[in-house]
Amino acid sequence: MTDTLIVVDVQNDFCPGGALAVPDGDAVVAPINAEMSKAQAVILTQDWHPADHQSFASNHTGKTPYDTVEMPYGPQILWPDHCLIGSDGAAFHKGLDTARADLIVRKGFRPEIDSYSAFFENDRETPTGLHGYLQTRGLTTLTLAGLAFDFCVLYSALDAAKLGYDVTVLDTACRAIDLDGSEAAARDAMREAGVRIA
Ligand code: VGL
Ligand code: ZN
Repeated sequence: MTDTLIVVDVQNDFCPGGALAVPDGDAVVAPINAEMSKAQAVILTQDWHPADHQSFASNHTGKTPYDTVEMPYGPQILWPDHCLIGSDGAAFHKGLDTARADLIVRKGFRPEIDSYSAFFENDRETPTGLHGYLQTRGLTTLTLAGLAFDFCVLYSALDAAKLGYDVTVLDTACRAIDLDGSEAAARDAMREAGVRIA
């Protein structure tokens, strides 16, 4: 039994036609909506970047998307501009049943630091507040679904497992970007961390 469904970044920019489209990304919408009816709590995350965000290749002279740079917190992949605060690309896919959500967690709004995980930013220490919310409500069993399997879903699942939650990733309700084998690597890392892949 899952008590909490965490829906990761089901936003226009990660769907076909979007700025950082995940192949077949919109296919997660129907299974996620179906899963919502089984959950006690539904939480959505929303990637939410200012125009000067340091994860954008456009903010690094001479760099192109998918290059890697060293940030104070470690290596950071550079992305095409995506999920700009307030833009249509940052909006949830229109088919997603957002009315069911108890909470929307926005992340990646600090220009100097990217945020894949729903729990911590990429420095691994700046919290989003989600852990406190779940603790306060007594929610301990999490099911994760959404985009992208090998980035934001992966890091959210690893952090959740590390924080002691019972974590299941709903494979059929996720899609991957798959940069250089990142999908298979994500699967291995999750299994190793004790995350169930269903
Ligand atoms: C994501 C790359 C950059 C994701 C967000 O949602 O997986 N990936 N920003
Ligand atoms: Zn992003």
